[in-house]
Amino acid sequence: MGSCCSFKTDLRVLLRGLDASGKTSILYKLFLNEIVNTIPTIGFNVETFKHKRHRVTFWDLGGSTHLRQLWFRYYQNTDFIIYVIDSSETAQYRINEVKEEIHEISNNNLIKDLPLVILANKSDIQKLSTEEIIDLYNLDSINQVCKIFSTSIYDRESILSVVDWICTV
Ligand SMILES: Nc1nc2c(ncn2[C@@H]2O[C@H](COP(=O)(O)OP(=O)(O)O)[C@@H](O)[C@H]2O)c(=O)[nH]1
Ligand SMILES: [Mg+2]
Repeated sequence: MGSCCSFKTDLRVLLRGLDASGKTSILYKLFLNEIVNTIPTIGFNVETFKHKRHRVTFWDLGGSTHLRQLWFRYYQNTDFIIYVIDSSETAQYRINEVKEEIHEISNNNLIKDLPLVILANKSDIQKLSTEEIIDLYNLDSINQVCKIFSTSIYDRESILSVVDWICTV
């Protein structure tokens, strides 16, 4: 899979993750270089970011129950899944919920072959090592190509390095 996308200049990326993990904030830190005041995403946000030779379109889908049923429609033609984790919560009550979602992605026939990018976000609050993230979410058991980044909306470079990776895979 190593070079599956490098010939494509138009890339489509789906942002997933529990509510309040930081999806919308990451998107607008990337686009506007601003910390935006977010409200829970009702529909979706979509933005296209130009990076080097690429145009990367990010789909930030809201997570309400009725929208979840429509997610499969957005899977088609997607090149990457980014899963955003609030790493400040990892020692707390949502670890299992996150684990379930990640493993559901890796078992979903429509997206299980796409590269999965895990963002351990809010690293300004709590920074986890790659090994800790793999352990917490049992990522070793996933067959999907999986790349892990620590991100924070207070460090735009951390978000840009994700885009950079996506454009070079
Ligand atoms: N400290 C910190 N707060 C963040 C970070 N990313 C998002 N947040 C905050 O987390 C909350 C939820 O963010 P939002 O983007 O709405 O999450 P979404 O539901 O996944 O779209 C907001 O108050 C953000 O300001 C981060 O990297 N660090
Ligand atoms: Mg949102």
